Amino acid sequence: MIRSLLLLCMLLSIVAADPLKKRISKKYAEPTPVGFWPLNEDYKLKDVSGGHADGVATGAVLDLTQRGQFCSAYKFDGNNESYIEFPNSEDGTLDTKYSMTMMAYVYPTGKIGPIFHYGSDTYGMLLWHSDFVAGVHSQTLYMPVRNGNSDNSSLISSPVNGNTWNLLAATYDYDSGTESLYVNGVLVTSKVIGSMELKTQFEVRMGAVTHDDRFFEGYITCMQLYDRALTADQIVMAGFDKHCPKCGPPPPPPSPTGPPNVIGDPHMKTFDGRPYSFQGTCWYTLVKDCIDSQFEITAEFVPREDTGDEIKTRALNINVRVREENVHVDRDNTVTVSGEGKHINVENDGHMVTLSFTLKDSTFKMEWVGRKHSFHINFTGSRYLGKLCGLLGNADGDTRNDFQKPDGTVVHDANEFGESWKVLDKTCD
Ligand SMILES: [Ca+2]
Repeated sequence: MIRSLLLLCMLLSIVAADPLKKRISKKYAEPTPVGFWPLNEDYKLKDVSGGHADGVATGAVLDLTQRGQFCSAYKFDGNNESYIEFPNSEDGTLDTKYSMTMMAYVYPTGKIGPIFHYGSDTYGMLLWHSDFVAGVHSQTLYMPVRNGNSDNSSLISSPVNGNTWNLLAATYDYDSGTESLYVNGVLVTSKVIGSMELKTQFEVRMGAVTHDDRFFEGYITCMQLYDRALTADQIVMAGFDKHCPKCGPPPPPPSPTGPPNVIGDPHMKTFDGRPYSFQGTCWYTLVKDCIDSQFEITAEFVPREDTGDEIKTRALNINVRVREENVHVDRDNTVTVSGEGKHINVENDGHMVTLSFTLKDSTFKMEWVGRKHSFHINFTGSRYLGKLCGLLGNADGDTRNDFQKPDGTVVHDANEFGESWKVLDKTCD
């Protein structure tokens, strides 16, 4: 007991002192958007930033066809009757005036046009066909001066690919006077134009504006506006925001004889195949249904006794809960069932315990070899693809978003991710 507590304290102090963790949590705790329109099936035109600038669509419609990583987006027809308006006049929440970031996932299919456009004589962010290379898209940023009569400066990036998703971002930093363009989180061009106030006091249009005959044709989702210039890392992280869930291609069907999710130190592997090492102590959520918590699989990790000063842990107990029913298995493969006993099927051949259960169209199976402290979890069916959470990730086919914390933020650091899935109401020996 004392030894466990000592090791736990050591582990916590190591985590707290980790400079990477500190850097990441500081960087990603902020900033918050001043306007955020997911433009998807879940939120439609709602401004989820709390700024109350809900969009109003004319001609632009919600499209539920899956394209690449997104299952829904708004479709723009490339004419003057297909656009979305975002109100800015009443309380001016979209009037950043100084620094700003505009970003969105954009899937161009044809004509170019405005993505986020303030007023009638100024440009925020445009997609543009290059005049020089037919068919190549680029991203254009015009930086209009608040008190000026003409555009102060424009930036053009190339290329933005057609018929696929591009995460486009344009930033302006008042302090340094720098404007920048990013494609998929990579800085593609920037220019110092000096510090100036921006002409952001007008209403915003997406897709089409009144004074111009260039109209956007394609799909847009996850539009975000900030009153500061985000960094490349912040843009990538904002692109993983929980309000913009990716549905992605379904992962390959899991193989019951595939590699364990955990073995040894423990070296973990998510459903999508991302390997990592995590030295937790106590109970953690391995996988759960993140929609309505119908089931949850948890494991207790304890320090190994044979590793000296180096902290290594291994799984000691597993618990499977389906609705009100719990099945607990320990290192001796002793199975304890509590609750109704009708959801979870138990097979025990002495060497391996297999627990399985079926919910909706999906069957989950967990194989546990207590003596080896190893387990393997897989499932069949599509209902839960992208809707799981915990140490094994969300199973959406994309390894990049697997380190998602309970609050929906995606982090890089395995320790920060792992610790976020600690089961708070369970105590350990
Ligand atoms: Ca994933």
